[in-house]
Amino acid sequence: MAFAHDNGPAGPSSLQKAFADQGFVILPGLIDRTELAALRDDVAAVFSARLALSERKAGTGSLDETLQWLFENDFDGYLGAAKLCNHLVSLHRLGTSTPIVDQLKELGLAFPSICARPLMWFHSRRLAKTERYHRLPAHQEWSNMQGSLDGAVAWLPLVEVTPEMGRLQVVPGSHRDGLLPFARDDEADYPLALSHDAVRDEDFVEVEVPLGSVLFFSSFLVHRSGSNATDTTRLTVNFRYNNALEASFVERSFLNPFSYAAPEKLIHPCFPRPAQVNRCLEDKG
Ligand SMILES: O=C(O)CCC(=O)C(=O)O
Repeated sequence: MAFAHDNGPAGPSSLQKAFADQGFVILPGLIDRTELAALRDDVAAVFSARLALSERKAGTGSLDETLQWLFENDFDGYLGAAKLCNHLVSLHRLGTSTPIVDQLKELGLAFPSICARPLMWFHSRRLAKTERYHRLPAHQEWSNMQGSLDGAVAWLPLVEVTPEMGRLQVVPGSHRDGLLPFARDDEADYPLALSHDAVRDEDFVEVEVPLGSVLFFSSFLVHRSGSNATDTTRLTVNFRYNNALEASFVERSFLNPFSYAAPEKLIHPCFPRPAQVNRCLEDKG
């Protein structure tokens, strides 16, 4: 079932009410598609730069082909490029853009702050060594945010996600149950126990988020990936925010569970030699 919030002519208060009742809202056409196209171009440029190192030169195929080739033939390069995409200036710019920040405020995050770096997902069976890179199990974002009680996620696709590509699935109203029991607590994403006492499989609904629209959801909303049955990568991004004015967050000293530390030693000892630094500088001259 497709489930989209009809924003219609409604004012902010009905949007806030829908967000409070359902735990999510979809804002149609919030982001200019040209901005999304520029972000996709940046993603392609990162993977192409790595591809250019190999015998197979850049620019020979689509982004999907490039991803697939690197995944199969240069996994370290694939992984490094995928991680770099979380650090793209264009991605961070989108996550701090006025339409998104203003919308967060409208949804009740009086003083939005960034919880963690953005996450870009490349969901595809063909790019997955483990299940989570194909689809994420039922979880609540709270487990990896643990910030303000009104923390929220802005989720948006970078490509048109058709039903066959597995739309995101949510359990409307589940945010009101607070933190739910985990199936296993020693695993990334803290998968939730699915049962009649907790979250039921039949309670999930698909959300339709067209390109340019943004889904905002409570950090307690139960959600999971749909299954991508196509060969097209389901490229999506997820931005996480806390409200710096939420009372329990202030009391918990603005707790942030992510650790961020400078490296203790050089990853490649003796790199770089002076000649390598100079060559790089001369190449720019
Ligand atoms: O995009 C998806 O399918 C899942 C994203 C998600 O649940 C997450 O990043 O927490």
